[in-house]
Amino acid sequence: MPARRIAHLDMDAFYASVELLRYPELRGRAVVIGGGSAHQPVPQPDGTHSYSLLRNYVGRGVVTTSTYEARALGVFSAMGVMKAARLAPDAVLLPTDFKAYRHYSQLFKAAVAEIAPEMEDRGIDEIYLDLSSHDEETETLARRLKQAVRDATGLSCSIGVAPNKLLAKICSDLDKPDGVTILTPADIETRIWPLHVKKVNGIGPKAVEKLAGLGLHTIADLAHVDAGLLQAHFGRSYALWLQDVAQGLDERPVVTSSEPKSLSRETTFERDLHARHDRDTLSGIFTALCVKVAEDLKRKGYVGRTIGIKLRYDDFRTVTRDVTLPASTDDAAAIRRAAGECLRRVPLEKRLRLLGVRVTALTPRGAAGDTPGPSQGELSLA
Ligand code: TTP
Ligand code: MG
Ligand code: MG
Repeated sequence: MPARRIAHLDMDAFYASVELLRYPELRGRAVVIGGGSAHQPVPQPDGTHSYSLLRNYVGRGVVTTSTYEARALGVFSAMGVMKAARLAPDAVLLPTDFKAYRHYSQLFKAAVAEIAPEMEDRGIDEIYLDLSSHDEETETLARRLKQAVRDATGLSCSIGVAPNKLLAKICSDLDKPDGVTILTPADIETRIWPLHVKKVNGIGPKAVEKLAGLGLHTIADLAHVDAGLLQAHFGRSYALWLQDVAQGLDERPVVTSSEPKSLSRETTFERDLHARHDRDTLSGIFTALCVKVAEDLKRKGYVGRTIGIKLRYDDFRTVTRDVTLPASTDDAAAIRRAAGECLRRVPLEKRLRLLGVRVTALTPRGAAGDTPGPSQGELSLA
């Protein structure tokens, strides 16, 4: 597989930086975002504003973010505002204004998409980009992206470029704010291994604690630990993933927002049906749903690997089951077989009011990794 060039772009102190566009006189000060409307700055006759200070705060609010000046005093996202007030009593407190943040989010993403349309939206202030098809040298391209964001919004961001999403995400954080970090596989041992495991997206506080209990703190520790020990404590799939992480391996594609994540069809019955008494009716509906999903996949040009079902009982309780196939498919018979397998794993004593079939883990048909399934198949009932 040819090496990919994946970027992760993350805005710097995003909510706070948007507020500073509005109140430029606060630049250079410790500012915390997290107040309610009572903390709205009050305009003064001389054109300046009177601001709420953290020292006067009483309440249960939480810091959404803070300027880098406030971070230097120990004030970070998710901290209680009253605790922040003890650390930084003179910091300015501003109310959150999601509408403004959403507006700037759209602006920066649109500016980036003009240059690099293969973009995956990862939330209000970050995106992944697949830059593999660009000819431009990486550093030049990254700087051009940063300039486009600045021109469109007046805001700075940090970019990491690496062979995959895992490493790109780590890298965008290594030189914040206003940074560009480019990483090649040869840099993994020197630049990634020394980092704490918590820097990895997907190793949450619980896993961090458990790893610490095993004496594992850095990514290098993960790289050197016995695979059996990880499996014993974390289960097979997470352990295997941790080992991939330590080697800097990650093959997840950049999923552009125009691509669907799943396709599904479901139907609510006119009267509640019973799995045994209404077996033929149910089978017919079930098969028809699979045929429709397969048609949707073919029409949109996707194949999917994970086939799931959704059942709702007459008491409105909903259950889902899914199964992942060895290869992606858009074949109605294969989907019907897999969905039938799922159906056998749910209790069927109660009457049903809804049945649904969903295909997830979609990839564009013909993309690397999908093996074309049979185009025609027999629709036999499970
Ligand atoms: P982040 O990108 O995590 O943080 P940031 O942009 O403020 O700072 P950095 O320069 O380190 O990237 O989050 C983006 C926005 O999401 C942030 O500005 C506020 C909001 N947010 C919360 O509301 N609560 C949280 O706990 C976090 C982490 C972020
Ligand atoms: Mg950010
Ligand atoms: Mg972010």
